[in-house]
Amino acid sequence: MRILLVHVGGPFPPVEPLGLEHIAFTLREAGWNVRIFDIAVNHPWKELLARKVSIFRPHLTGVSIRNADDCTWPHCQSYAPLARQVVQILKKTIDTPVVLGGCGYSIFPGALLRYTRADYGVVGDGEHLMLRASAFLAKGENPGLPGVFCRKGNRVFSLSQKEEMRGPPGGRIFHQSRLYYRLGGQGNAEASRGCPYGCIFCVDPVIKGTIHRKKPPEEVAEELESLTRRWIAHVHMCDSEFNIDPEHLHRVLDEILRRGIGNKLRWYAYMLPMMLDWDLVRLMKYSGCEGINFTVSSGSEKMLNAYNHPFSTDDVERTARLFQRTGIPFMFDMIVGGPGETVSTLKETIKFLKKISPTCVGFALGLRVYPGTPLALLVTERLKAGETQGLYGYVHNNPELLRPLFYISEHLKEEDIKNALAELHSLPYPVFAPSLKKASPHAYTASTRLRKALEKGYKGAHWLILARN
Ligand code: B12
Ligand code: SF4
Repeated sequence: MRILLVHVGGPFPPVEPLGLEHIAFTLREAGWNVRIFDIAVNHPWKELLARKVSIFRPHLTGVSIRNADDCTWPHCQSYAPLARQVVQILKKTIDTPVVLGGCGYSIFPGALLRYTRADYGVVGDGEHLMLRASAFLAKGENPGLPGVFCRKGNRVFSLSQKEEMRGPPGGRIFHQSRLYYRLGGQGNAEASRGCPYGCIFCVDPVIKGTIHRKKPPEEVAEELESLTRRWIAHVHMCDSEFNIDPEHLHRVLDEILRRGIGNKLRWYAYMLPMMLDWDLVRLMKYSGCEGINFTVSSGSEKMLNAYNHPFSTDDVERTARLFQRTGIPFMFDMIVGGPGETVSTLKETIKFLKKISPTCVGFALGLRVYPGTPLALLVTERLKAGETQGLYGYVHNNPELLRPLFYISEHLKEEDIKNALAELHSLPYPVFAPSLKKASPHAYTASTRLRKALEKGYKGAHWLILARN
């Protein structure tokens, strides 16, 4: 069976389609003939995709929707129209089944199937479901499996919403890894999947499951070594949070050191500002850690509780001091405007940031409301009661939330936000915050500065490249 896998990218810079590389590995192991096409690195992609399809004549195409949108208010760029164009080209060129999958797809399984007019969709981990679905489709049968959505006209069916995600990340191929390294300045890998926490706005537990599934440390280090053999020296670890299980993290880092690849590798990750001690942070440093992006959200204890974060401001401060001692750069990911945010909680945050002095901070304005999260429940209740205060974007006629809907605390006036942003920009280190103008770039990564730095050959985490340039 010939299977084409298409990646619908997101904003600049392009990232290596890690999800598709895992799926390609599984399908090739089963003997299928697999090709990958990424619309982010093929120009003009429409013509090249149509040509690829005409020559390869796939029996089945998998389309990976990594980003449903850029998750940024007020820019709010949706990638659903791009995914729909991809499906249209596939259907026009060769009318064989199209299966959707990916992080972005898994958030909106029914809505995106209907919108793109694809035939099937896989929620969550795609490796085994795509393999099983392709075996059904090869026999001309419907893949009626838990976790697989099927579309008939405007109706979407599934045996159950999703299959319990239990497996750790497995093998992958390395599809044009050098090209992504050149364009985006980093490679990628995963050591685990899933997150057991339930922060009110976060969609990771919905799309990756709540069971933390760990890849054996030897396999993680082997994958990283494979990247270094390809001369890829800067790698973003793609776990929801890399330190959900500090014991596992310890074993992964030990293995990196045992193989002697710590000096060939610079790695970055998202982490929780908790459960880290001096030994572990030192080990991170020796194993090549060059920067951590901490989920912090706020410097107010009240807001950390409102977000249901599993850490306190004391944890954040303790963690920051450890990093300052070792000299590992670190960024804080913050939010302006969660439920209950007031001018006074914003002041607390600014005071906290002045005291801690991270390498840099990034701010999101408000929260994208994702189905399946506690925030979506809160918002739905409010909408039922006819309350729309604090809601921005597509507030009405948007039951599946596919069109971007944002929440910004109803206690904040536009003037309060402007004042807070002005004060944030006066902090004595780089601050990445959105512009209130809709036409401005969606995020700091879209900046011309980053583009130029990458063209000059800078490598590593995008926030760190920007902080240093
Ligand atoms: C690490 C990360 C980053 C890193 C990536 C570094 C790198 N070099 O790879 C950085 C910081 C650069 C980044 C940037 C962005 N990110 Co990001 N990122 C992540 C994170 C944590 C991991 C992504 C990943 O690689 N996962 C591992 C791979 C293996 O999983 P996967 O891609 O989901 O693939 C699996 C399944 O989805 C499925 N699957 C995938 N494709 C297909 C196809 C088919 C046919 C099938 C059947 C199945 C299938 O099977 C795969 C294997 O199991 C996710 C959240 C998460 N926990 O996944 C957010 C996440 C994907 N990012 C998100 C966003 C919004 C962005 C940005 C748009 C932010 C911005 N405004 O700039 C950019 C987009 C970048 C781009 N060009 O695409 C959102 C997307 C939400 C949405 N609205 O769609 C997420 C979900 C975070 C969140 N909770 O909001 N990101
Ligand atoms: S913010 Fe982090 S800790 Fe909280 S649910 Fe999301 S991934 Fe898990």
